[in-house]
Amino acid sequence: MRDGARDSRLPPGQIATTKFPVMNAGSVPQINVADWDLHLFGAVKAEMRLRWDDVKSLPQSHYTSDVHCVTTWSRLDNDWEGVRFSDIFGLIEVDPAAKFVMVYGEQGYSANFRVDDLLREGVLLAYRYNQTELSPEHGFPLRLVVPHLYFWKSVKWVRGIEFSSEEKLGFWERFGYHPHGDPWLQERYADSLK
Ligand SMILES: Nc1nc2c(c(=O)[nH]1)N[C@H]1C(S)=C(S)[C@@H](COP(=O)(O)O)O[C@H]1N2
Ligand SMILES: [Mo]
Repeated sequence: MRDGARDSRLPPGQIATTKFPVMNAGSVPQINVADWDLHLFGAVKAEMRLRWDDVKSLPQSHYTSDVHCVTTWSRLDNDWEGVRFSDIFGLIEVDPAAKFVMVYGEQGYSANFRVDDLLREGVLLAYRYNQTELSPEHGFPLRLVVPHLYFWKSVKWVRGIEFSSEEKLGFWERFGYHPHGDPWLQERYADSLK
């Protein structure tokens, strides 16, 4: 599968690069999958912790998409493999009033979403990139990939997914990044909110 057809592959204000810059607020965590889990919690009937083997036993999906970083670089045609967010969502019973999600990475990083945005096609919890295991600096063992939002939303080293009926702000969103972050609408910073 690949991203939908548009006249231009590049959203306004973006410049294509073939590099894959490493961007993170802290250091690169060294993770042993034997000590790792993914916590699903919040407005759910029963919270869950998925171990690494549980994640690997879910259907493996593949999606090619473009990365658009708010700092203006874009990288086209990235091959991601992993588990669809919608497949994870199907494992738990989420309160229908819970329209918002916070995805947490290691070391306190987070990004906020509307549930609908994460249920779109192409949203993966990825463990492979361009036919190889995800590297530590790009988010090993598991990173979120949300192709239709700026890349700060694609949380690396994911450890938690929290459902809630109220919108909360993630790490960069609290510092003034746009709560939604659509690159086609240039939703870069909250001061562009009308
Ligand atoms: N856990 C975590 N995830 C993160 C970040 C971070 O600091 N910590 N930075 C975000 C930002 S701002 C960007 S641009 C992308 C960069 O991903 P990359 O290093 O794979 O290019 O990761 C996002 N995910
Ligand atoms: Mo970023």
